[in-house]
Amino acid sequence: MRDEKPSVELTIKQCALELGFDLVGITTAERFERDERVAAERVRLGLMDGLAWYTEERVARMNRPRELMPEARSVISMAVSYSSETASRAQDSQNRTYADHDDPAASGVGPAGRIARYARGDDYHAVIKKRLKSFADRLPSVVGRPVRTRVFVDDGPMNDRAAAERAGVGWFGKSTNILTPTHGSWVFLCQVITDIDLQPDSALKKTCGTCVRCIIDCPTGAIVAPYTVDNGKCISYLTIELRGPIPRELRAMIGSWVFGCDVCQDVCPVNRKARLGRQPEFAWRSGFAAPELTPLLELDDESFREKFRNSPVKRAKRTGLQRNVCVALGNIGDPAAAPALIATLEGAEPLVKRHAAWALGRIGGEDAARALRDALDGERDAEVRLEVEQSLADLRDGEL
Ligand code: B12
Ligand code: SF4
Ligand code: SF4
Repeated sequence: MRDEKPSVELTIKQCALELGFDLVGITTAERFERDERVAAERVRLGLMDGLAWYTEERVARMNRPRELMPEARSVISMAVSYSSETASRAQDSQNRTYADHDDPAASGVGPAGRIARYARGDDYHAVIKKRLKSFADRLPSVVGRPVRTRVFVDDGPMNDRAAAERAGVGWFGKSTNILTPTHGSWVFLCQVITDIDLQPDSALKKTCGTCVRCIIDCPTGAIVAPYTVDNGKCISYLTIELRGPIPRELRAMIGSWVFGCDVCQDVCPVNRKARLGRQPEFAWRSGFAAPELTPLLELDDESFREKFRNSPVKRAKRTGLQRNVCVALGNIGDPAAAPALIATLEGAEPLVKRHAAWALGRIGGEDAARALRDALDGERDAEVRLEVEQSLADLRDGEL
C-alpha cells in the first residue's frame, strides 16, 4: 500500500476549517493588477471620496502583497459566514419599520430601524483576528520550519475581495460583494500572507450572468455600473463612515437603515441558498435586528458605550448613530416619534439637531411646526438654523 500523505495545501485547509473558517483558498503573492488599476481609477474619478485614507498610495500597497511582506510567496484567503440562526426566521428584505417580532427584546411599540446583518453580533475584527493568529501559529508544525506571516481582516492595507476572488473563495458580484458558492455574500473575508510556497487554487468560473437585481434595487443608485459602487452614495458609507451631516437630498432614500445597508445582498438570488454560519459570536444580539429607535436618542456617551461594547456599531459613534436614527424616524414618519425628536432638537449636539429638524419637517403636524419655530428663537448655530428654516419651508410647501 502506498503511503499517501495529504498535501501541505490540504493540511493547511483542513486546519483552517477546524478553526472555524468556512471557506479557504490559496493564491500567489503576485500583484492584483486589474484591481489596482481599477481602484486607482475610482479614486481619480471621485468614487471613493469621503474615505480620506483611501488614496492612490494605499491602493498600490493593498494590491501588492510583497510590499506588505517582502518574503511573501502565497496568500491564504479565508471567509467566515456571519449568517446566524435568527436570520433564517426573519424576513429581512421586507421593509419592517416596527420593532422585530422575532426579537424577544423588542417591545413592538415604537418605530424600529435596521442594522446591517454583519453588525448584529460581536465585532468581527477581534473574533477573527484571534482565529487568524491561532491559524498562523499552527503553520510551522505543518511545514516543519519557522514561518513568516502577516494577517489581515479588514484592518490594514490588503484588498480582501481581490485575494478572495483569485484564491477561488468566491466571485465578484455586480454589487462588488464577493459571492461564495456555499455561504453567499454573508461572509467576512480575511487573509494570511505567508513565505510558504503553496500550489495556488484557480479563480471560480462563475458570474452573475444577466442578473442586475442589486443595481435596480439599490435605494440610492450607488451601484453606478456593474462592479462599481460610488462610495458617497452608499448607505453603508453614509451611516457608518461619514462623520458630518448626511446630504439632505439622500436622506429620504435611506429608509430605516441606521447602521449599514443590506439591500444589495438581501435581493441577491445567490443568497437564497446561503448556508448558515457556525460562529456563536455572530449570533444576533437581542434588539439589534430591528432596534427600537426613540430610546437610542436618549443614550449618552456612557450608555452608548455600554450598549455597543464589542459591537461593530460603535464605529458610528454616538452622534453618528443618533443622526442616523433621526433620518430613519423622518422616513418612517410616525408622529409618535415627534416628542423624542423635539427633545433632541432642544438638547442634542448641532449635528444631531440638524437631522432632528429634518425629521420633524418630514413628520409634520402642529407640534413639529411649533417646535421648529421655537428652535429658531434660541438657536445660535448657523447650520442648525438653516436646517430648521429649510424644514419649515418644506412644511409650508407641504401645506400648499
Ligand atoms: C472601502 C470599503 C467599503 C466602502 C466602499 C465599498 C466598495 N464597494 O468598495 C463602503 C463603506 C461603502 C463599504 C460598504 C460595505 N462593505 Co466594505 N469594505 C471596504 C474595504 C475597506 C475596501 C474595499 C475596496 O478597496 N474598495 C475599492 C473598490 C475599488 O473595490 P470594489 O468596490 O471591491 O471593486 C472591485 C471590483 O469592481 C473589481 N472589478 C473591477 N472591474 C471588474 C470587472 C469584472 C468583470 C469583475 C468580475 C470584477 C471587477 O475590481 C475592484 C477592485 O478590487 C474592504 C476591506 C478591505 N481591506 O478590502 C471592506 C469590505 C469590502 N466590505 C465588506 C462589507 C461586508 C461591506 C458591506 C456589505 C457592509 C454593510 N452591510 O453595510 C457594504 C457593501 C457595499 C457594497 N455594495 O460594496 C466586506 C465584503 C465581504 C464580501 N462578501 O464581499 C469587506 C471585504 C470587509 C471584510 N474583510 O470582510 N465598504
Ligand atoms: S449597501 Fe445599500 S446603498 Fe450600498 S450599494 Fe448596496 S444596496 Fe446600495
Ligand atoms: S443581485 Fe444579481 S447582479 Fe447583483 S450580485 Fe447578486 S447575482 Fe449578481
